[in-house]
Amino acid sequence: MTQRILSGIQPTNNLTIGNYLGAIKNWVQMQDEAETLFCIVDLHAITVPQNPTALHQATLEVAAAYLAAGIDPQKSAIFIQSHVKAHVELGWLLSCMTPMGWLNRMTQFKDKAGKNREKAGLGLYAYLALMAADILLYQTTHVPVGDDQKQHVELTRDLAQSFNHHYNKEIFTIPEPFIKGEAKRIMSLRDGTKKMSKSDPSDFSRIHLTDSDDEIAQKIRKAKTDPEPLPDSLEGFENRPEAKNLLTIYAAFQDKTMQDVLGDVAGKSFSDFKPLLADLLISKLGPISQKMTQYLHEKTELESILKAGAENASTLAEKTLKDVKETMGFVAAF
Ligand code: AQP
Repeated sequence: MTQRILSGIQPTNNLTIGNYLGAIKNWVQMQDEAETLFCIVDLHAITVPQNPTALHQATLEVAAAYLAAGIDPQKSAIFIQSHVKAHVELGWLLSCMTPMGWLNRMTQFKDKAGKNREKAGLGLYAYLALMAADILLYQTTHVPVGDDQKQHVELTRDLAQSFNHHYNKEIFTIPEPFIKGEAKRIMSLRDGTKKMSKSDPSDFSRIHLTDSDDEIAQKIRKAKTDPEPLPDSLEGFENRPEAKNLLTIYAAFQDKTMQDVLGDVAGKSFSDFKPLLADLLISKLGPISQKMTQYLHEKTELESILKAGAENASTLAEKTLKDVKETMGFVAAF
């Protein structure tokens, strides 16, 4: 069976190099190995409060970033989640079948709701039913995930299996989680134990794909490090999360292993290494940022790609939704 891959990013802010190295860069390769669908998950973004203007802008920026980074609309469907209405509809159907006990075990709700759990929206609690719908609508066979999201794909599998079993029909393909290549988790530039995140309150914790050369250089200059020089082996990074993170970024942008790049930079102090890293980032992000600006400036092309992507995705999604509703006993519209 051909592999079909679906993934998406929330338009919660401008994308970071964490989103790029951990997701988009890998997606670009996957396009040649499988059928691929990549969406901008705006319906997930609103599980926490969003400013409408910022949400609108970020949605288009994420789409522009996909294209600028090499997602090819000839190979992949690129679309905005809310443009394919079947997501919301299947999300509701699945939420009616999702035991609350399963949702209670999910760590992300606890993390995002924080201490204010009573005030968190129902969508934040139930978003996993929507995520399951995203995946199952397309009969997705493989979902690229980071370690933190394995739990979510497990729940999607459980839901799909329980649906198929309950109705005694193979309606949903059971998706597999997979981590492609060396799992790259990029950490905050301010705290090497925390994930780099586009909604972290500190702008200095991350590098955006659209940061100017000066901003990149400044953020790298200010990135937290330690007084030791770079070690000559990976063992030397023990208890040095910030040092390790900067080297991870340096290696990932060159498609090399950490061990390989250590051959070039071992023994260097951070005052020598940081300019090298900044130059590398500027050279790699510059072209992406420029292309993003072009797509956002002249929106006709972007809009027509997103329209075609949504049409292709809808065709697949509507077929699954129809099967699901028939199976559940809904009367089709007259
Ligand atoms: N620091 C990271 N390192 C590696 N991969 C990362 N991803 C995000 N941050 C890193 C990957 O990017 C995709 C984006 O997922 P998302 O936007 O749906 O949510 P997220 O994982 O919560 O991303 P952020 O940037 O941290 O967003 P906010 O701040 O809004 O929560 C996923 O594939 C993720 O693995």
